[in-house]
Amino acid sequence: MNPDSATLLDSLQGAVGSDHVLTDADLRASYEADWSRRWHGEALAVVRPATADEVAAVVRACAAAGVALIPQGGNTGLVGGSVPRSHAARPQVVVSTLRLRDLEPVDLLAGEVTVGAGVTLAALQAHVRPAGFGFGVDLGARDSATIGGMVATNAGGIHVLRHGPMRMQLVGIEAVLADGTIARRLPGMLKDNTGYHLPSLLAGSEGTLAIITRVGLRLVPHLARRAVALVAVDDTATAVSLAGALRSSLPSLVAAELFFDEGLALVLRRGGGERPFRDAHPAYLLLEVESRADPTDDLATAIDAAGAVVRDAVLASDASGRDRLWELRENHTEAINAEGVPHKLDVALPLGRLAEFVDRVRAAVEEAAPGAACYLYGHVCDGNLHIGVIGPPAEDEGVDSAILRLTIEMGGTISAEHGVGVAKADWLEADRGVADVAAMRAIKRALDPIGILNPGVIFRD
Ligand code: FAD
Ligand code: S2G
Ligand code: ZN
Repeated sequence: MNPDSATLLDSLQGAVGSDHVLTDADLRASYEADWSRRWHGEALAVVRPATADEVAAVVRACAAAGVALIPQGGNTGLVGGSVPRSHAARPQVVVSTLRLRDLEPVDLLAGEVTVGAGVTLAALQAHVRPAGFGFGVDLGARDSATIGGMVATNAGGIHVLRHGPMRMQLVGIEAVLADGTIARRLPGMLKDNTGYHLPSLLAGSEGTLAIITRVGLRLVPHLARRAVALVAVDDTATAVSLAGALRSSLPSLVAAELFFDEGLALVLRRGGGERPFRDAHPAYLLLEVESRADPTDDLATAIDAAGAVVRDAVLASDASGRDRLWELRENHTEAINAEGVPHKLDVALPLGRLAEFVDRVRAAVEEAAPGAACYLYGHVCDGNLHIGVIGPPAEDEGVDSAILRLTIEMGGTISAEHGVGVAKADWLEADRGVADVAAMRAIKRALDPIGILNPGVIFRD
């Protein structure tokens, strides 16, 4: 190890204690490959600070050594932003936030709470539930995804149609900047017009502007009664119009998810379970309602009122029945991952073009990668589709390019909720345009002048 690295490691051990500076390859391994196994790289070390001051000391040591910092929470990100780069221009240190796990008492008056960046979504949900609160963002990776990572990616999830994405849940933030200073506005207030809103700026910044250490969050009332329906329909257009009508007619609607029969067949093949209907149908809409009183009848009435566009439907209000229906949707990710290393896209289209996009993207995938398996699923009211393609080798970007090119051509976004990461940095300008990217780069240069915060993420190095 060169003397500079040895000096840096001494400083890091001084900052967080030697138990929390991992240099052994086996100990580093789980921090160096992402959840999809498509992105991986080597770190000089993994450090695990327990406080904002320790994070600040780590940042100062790395800044002095010109070493890159890779912030990492639950490592469930899907665009390569949470793991070391494979061909990095400079040594990299992974900063794991998992020890930043404070859970402050719930502010019952304001319906808010402040938590450490390393708190998982599931731990937050459990923490606020006894006080009668829920949290507006929910997603399948809830047991591992951290609040800091969810802010950094402006995570969306299954309840955006009712509560919006992570950015809309923020009231305050504490974060360590690239020079090791700590910016803090906590617990924060919902109305706070005192200059630039740091929480909003850091939401979606993917570790490139600061390392988030603590977050002030707004909560939502916990509505204990739920019901879930799976509705079989002819096609995407029907699903989009039905979900749109229900969002207006059913105030208790909190989730509307779209998937197709090839995805359902894969989930059943990979995970077992019964087909929900006697027949196979082209497309499925999963709907969830929640309320203080049992909302099952409201949901049933709304589906009946939809008439003949509903080919078949099944409802569940008991927990196990609801979970079984949700598994048909939420198991898509794992089932596709079990088929091989997937090409994962996460796009959103204007709702009026979603049906056309579904038809055209299937053709585009077949043309770019003949015979590849293509699975579409997502959050229909947000126009957000996840596309999993199995077939082309991980390094063959042809199918990714075909999908992103079509998305931009049809007025969509190349990243709806997972972020740009390293996966789509080459596409940023094609999507956002020269002026937007120049403005974003100016912010990046201002906050990270020597470029040590997650280099290669969002912007190609
Ligand atoms: P990581 O993966 O550790 O990091 C993600 C990014 O944030 C990286 O760029 C990292 O550098 C940065 N980062 C992490 N922590 C910090 C911090 N404290 N400060 C600054 N930067 C930080 N995403 C959705 O939006 N909606 C979904 O429905 C959804 N479902 C998923 C289902 C599954 C099964 C899986 C595996 C993933 C899913 N995701 C979804 C993606 C992922 O869970 C989210 O992107 C989540 O926000 C990542 O959180 P994390 O703590 O794992 O972050
Ligand atoms: C979802 C999860 C990751 C993926 O299931 O909503 O955000 O692309 C996705 O499978
Ligand atoms: Zn999603």
